[in-house]
Amino acid sequence: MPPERPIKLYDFASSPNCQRVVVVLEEKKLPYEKVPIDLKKMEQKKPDFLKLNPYGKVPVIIDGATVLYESLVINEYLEEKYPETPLLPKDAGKRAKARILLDYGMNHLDGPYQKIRKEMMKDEKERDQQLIEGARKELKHLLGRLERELGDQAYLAGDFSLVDAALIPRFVRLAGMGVLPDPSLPNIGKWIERMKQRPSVQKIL
Ligand SMILES: N[C@@H](CCC(=O)N[C@@H](CS)C(=O)NCC(=O)O)C(=O)O
Repeated sequence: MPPERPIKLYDFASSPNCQRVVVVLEEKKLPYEKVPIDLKKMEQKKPDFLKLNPYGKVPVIIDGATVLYESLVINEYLEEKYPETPLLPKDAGKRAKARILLDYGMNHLDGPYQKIRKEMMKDEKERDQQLIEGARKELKHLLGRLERELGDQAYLAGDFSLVDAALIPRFVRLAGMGVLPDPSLPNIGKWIERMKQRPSVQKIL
């Protein structure tokens, strides 16, 4: 059953954490409305917002009486509450494997990803190019695992799933970070192009 009232999504358009929730809301065709939170004006640290999320971060959703934060938790909630368009495999073992991939993509890649991101935020002449190059290499090495997992599958867990939704916001940024495309990662390249064809992903591009 769809929600009685549209789900409220407290959102900052260029936030990858918000974008992965948008992809799931769109895939599940759930009614939702965005409440823009301007991070540049620090609206996320205002007392009213901190009542919704004590961490002072977006995304937050309000679904009826339920207030939630943390993008991955929100997506798991949407999957449990609105299972009509399932975004995890039916089989418990496959579901667990999908979550391992999701954890890998989010947490194991995080170190080098954040290193590059922080450097890229600096003026070009202040960037530590050696550090960036090292992090790029490390990231490409770590991506090899996802390249092999993808193999000739269309999506990371077989069918389109929460894993793809969680990872795509970061992966579209890897192009701007000089990590992708890479000739050693052709399956990831094709996966990104396939993802970009999905209307849900087009919403965040
Ligand atoms: N682990 C959180 C991270 C949320 C997060 O870091 N959001 C960023 C936007 S991408 C934010 O609100 N930053 C503002 C701040 O930290 O003040 C999630 O997955 O939702």
